[in-house]
Amino acid sequence: MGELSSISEALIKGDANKVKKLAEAALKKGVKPIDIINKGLISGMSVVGEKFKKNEFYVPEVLIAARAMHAGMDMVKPLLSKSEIAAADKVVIGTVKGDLHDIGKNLVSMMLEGGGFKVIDTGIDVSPEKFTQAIKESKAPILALSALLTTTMTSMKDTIQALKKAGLRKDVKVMVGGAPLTQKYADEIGADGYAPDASSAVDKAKELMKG
Ligand code: B1M
Repeated sequence: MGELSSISEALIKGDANKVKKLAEAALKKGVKPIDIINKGLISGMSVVGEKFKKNEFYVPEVLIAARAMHAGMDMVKPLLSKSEIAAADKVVIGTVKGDLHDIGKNLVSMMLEGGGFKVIDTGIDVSPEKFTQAIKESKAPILALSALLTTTMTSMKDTIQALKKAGLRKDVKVMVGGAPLTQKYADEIGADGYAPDASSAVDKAKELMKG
């Protein structure tokens, strides 16, 4: 459908105003809000993710595209039915205790939203207890932890311990990422997944939801 691919194209170019106008026009034409999200916004964002992976796009382009995605989402979200909203898988995300870096974490959040997840962002310097509380309250099936310092990576292990202690470990898949992280470290601390960048984080979250 022409209007949906135009929305994707405007999003990839980061043209928030155009995305908004096109989404509005599509709604007027009777296109379903969920189709605008899935076939316009999310499909555009997945192209952005691919370009980022291939180094054809850098952080600024992704942030601008994400802003355009939000502009479209803001327009369409209020029109979704309750059942459509509930269908989105939730992810709790945050930067671990002692760590104030949030640029990468925010990028991962935006890409996850672009991938159709409902993201609950707990912010920076998040303690194991706060993560545990957020999982308890939201019942999110995925917890995404970000760390940029070698000194704060260890808080990921503490968070997994805290989930175990609270009896929640079996209910939630834990994924980790951030510049000093490796698959080896993720395995060592008993995380369920590791992703090296924001776009792979979406693939990993989808993979974790499958099994
Ligand atoms: Co800081 N800092 N910093 N810093 N900082 C680094 C990380 C550092 C490598 C710089 C260096 O020394 N070369 C170094 C860490 C060394 C180490 O431990 N290995 C460092 C240090 C030492 C510090 C301080 C201790 C400095 C000081 O005060 N002496 C201090 C610590 C503060 C604290 O956290 N308690 C500090 C402070 C800061 C600022 C506040 C000034 C600022 C942060 C601002 C902010 O985030 N709002 C800052 C910045 C900007 C950096 C650098 C320059 C850039 C980080 C960044 O945003 N990169 C960084 C050096 C560098 O990397 N060149 C550095 C861009 C971002 C898009 O990438 O965050 O890696 P990144 O995210 C990627 C992936 O890692 C991945 O996806 C993202 C997109 O592809 N990813 C995930 C991230 N989280 C993920 C989660 C996932 C999956 C993928 O799943 C859950």
